[in-house]
Amino acid sequence: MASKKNDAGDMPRGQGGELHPQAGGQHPPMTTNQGIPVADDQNSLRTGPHGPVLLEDFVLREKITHFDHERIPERIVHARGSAAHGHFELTKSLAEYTTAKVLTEVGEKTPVFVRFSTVAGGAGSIDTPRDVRGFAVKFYTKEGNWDLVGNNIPVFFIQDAIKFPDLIHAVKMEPDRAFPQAATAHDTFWDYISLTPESMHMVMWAMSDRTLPRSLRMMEGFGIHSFRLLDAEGRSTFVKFHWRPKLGLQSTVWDEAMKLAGYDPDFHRRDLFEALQRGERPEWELAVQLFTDEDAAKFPFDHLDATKLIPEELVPLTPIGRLVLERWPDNFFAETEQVAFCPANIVPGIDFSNDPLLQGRLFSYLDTQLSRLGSPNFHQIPINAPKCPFANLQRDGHMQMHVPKGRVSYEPSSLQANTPRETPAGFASFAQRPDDGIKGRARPESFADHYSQARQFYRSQTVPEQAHIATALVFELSKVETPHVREAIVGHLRHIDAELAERVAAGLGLDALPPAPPLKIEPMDLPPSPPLQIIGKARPTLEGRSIGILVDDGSDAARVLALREAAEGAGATVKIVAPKVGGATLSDGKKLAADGQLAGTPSVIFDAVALVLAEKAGQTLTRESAARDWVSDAFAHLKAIAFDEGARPLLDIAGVEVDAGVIAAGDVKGFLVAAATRQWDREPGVRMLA
Ligand code: HDE
Repeated sequence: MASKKNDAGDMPRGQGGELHPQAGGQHPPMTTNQGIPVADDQNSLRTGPHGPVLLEDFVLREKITHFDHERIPERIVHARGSAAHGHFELTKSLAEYTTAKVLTEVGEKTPVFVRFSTVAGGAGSIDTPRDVRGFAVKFYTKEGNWDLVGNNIPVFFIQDAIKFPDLIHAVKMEPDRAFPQAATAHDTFWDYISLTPESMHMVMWAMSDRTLPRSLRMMEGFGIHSFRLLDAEGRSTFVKFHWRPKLGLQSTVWDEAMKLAGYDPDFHRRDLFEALQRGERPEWELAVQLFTDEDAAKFPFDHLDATKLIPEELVPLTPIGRLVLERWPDNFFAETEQVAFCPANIVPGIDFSNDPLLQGRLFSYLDTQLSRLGSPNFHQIPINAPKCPFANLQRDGHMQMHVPKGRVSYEPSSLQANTPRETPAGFASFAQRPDDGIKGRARPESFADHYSQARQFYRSQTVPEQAHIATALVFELSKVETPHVREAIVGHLRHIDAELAERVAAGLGLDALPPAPPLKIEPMDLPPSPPLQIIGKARPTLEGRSIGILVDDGSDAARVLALREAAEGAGATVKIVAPKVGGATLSDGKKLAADGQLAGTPSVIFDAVALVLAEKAGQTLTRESAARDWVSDAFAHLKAIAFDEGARPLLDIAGVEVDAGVIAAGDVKGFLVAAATRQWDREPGVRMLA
């Protein structure tokens, strides 16, 4: 008997070719991966309604088999990422230094794909841990793909790639217990750090608010290593790459980042997605530091040591172009997950330096893609394929997508026209004379100073930023269970800054300062460099920021409108928050729809908030913990708060003390000025800083 389709209990479904009443548009007929039309995608083939399922059901087997293989190994580091398409436009030619077209053709728009990531957590982990952020840019240039695979911090933890697996094993969740996820605040990380003095400079950065960005759109990016630019004669100039966000730098405070992790684990991903959906075009300036071998010889550090940066005061930044993000990927897996970056992807006119960290990376990324993407043909995946013609004689392998024609797949050959041949315009390495050192596992003496730039970084910070570094160290080390590890870190801090060491020791409740480890080189007092701050690089602006207005029945309609229009006029996004998602009936008798319900739209997701509440609503909300948290969190996270009189009881119960950032809602201008920045002066009154 022919099997009878049984839809019992199923919702009615649109058939292939039909118009769906809600989705709109035509649905194409469903097929298997072999193109065979599928008549029933909801019921397995069985010997009868109660009988066993038949092995011959190729529709079922194909669907389940594909599903079983939907996951690929996640990246061992930088697993959690978000990406966007965009372009890079050169505004200043570097033709004097390089032949690379992407750096010499002013006005040329090169397509790019940019992936931001956290480092330590798994693919499903939170967006706001204390962590370094990856900032990887793939330029699809006319001369092949150039990948600038950087971070949002200009230095790194280690000097030699051979140490990387240890560093990562130490920071990842501990192997016996599988926690903590996406956190440095645990024994193995700090144990490793305490025994790795070269990491001290990067640790200062990691403990600063650089690792708590407010948005991916508001952080810097750095190529970290020195690279080389090569001109037509093969002459070399060293270069360091910097990305500087047009929206300025901004970070969150730690308590805010932790709360964000709970309220919206996808905070950064959503922020970038929504900005692009709104039509905003996040932008960065590309700037370079250019210097010669002779310049480098005069630096008080070795620029081939990735734990060092070159202060802007020593080698100024030259802006050369802009990166504009335009479009969220169409498919997360196909693009963001399958994109394969590799620092070894460079184009003619750019070359590597002898930085031993970079040299190790040149090997690692291709190797990791082979295991992650499973085939040497991963370059054929659309997101990885160059946008310029590419051809060679490599053949076959898993998932070969191309169908090469003809009998010749070798060279030299004489049997066939149109086979790829070498070209004089091809990539040429810098003709560097190897130093006449002795082969061995050596590290240069010039890499031995581990504390001078850590000190310079700390001393370059503003007062609140220094307090955040000290407080972060106390927090992290308080999570470390092993006393000798805590003490060892404080010992290192003594070489960086005595007052910092004392603050942290006091914060940990140590009775005495632990001994400092022996020094190879006495740290230098380098001059403070203000560009190392975040606060100094913040832009007092509402552009790209968001403001939440809390309303309820009876709220002053004119006031809500005035605040909304003014904030939007200043470039902010405004969301109306109300106890009910359906909205509230305002003083004009009209219902205003809410963008978010109070309990699910906490103030942590906003840069500033306004409380426009009638007296009765203000009273009622004092009994709602979500409303009290809304206000007390905004205050503790140093955000501007506009309020009208009805909100007073809520301010009082939330412990808000009126200061320069707590402003009458009628003073719209004053509120906008305050909202464009954080209220740093408030901080010592709201939390005990180390
Ligand atoms: Fe990476 N790194 N890394 N790294 N890295 C990877 O490659 C590695 C380092 C960075 O969005 C892996 O495709 C070694 C420095 C970013 O897909 C892997 C060393 C910097 C991304 C790898 C380093 C980075 C990665 C894991 C020490 C800043 C994410 C998955 C020598 C300049 C790219 C993958 C993306 C990813 C190895 C150190 C940045 C395993 C061996 C320094 C932004 O190949």
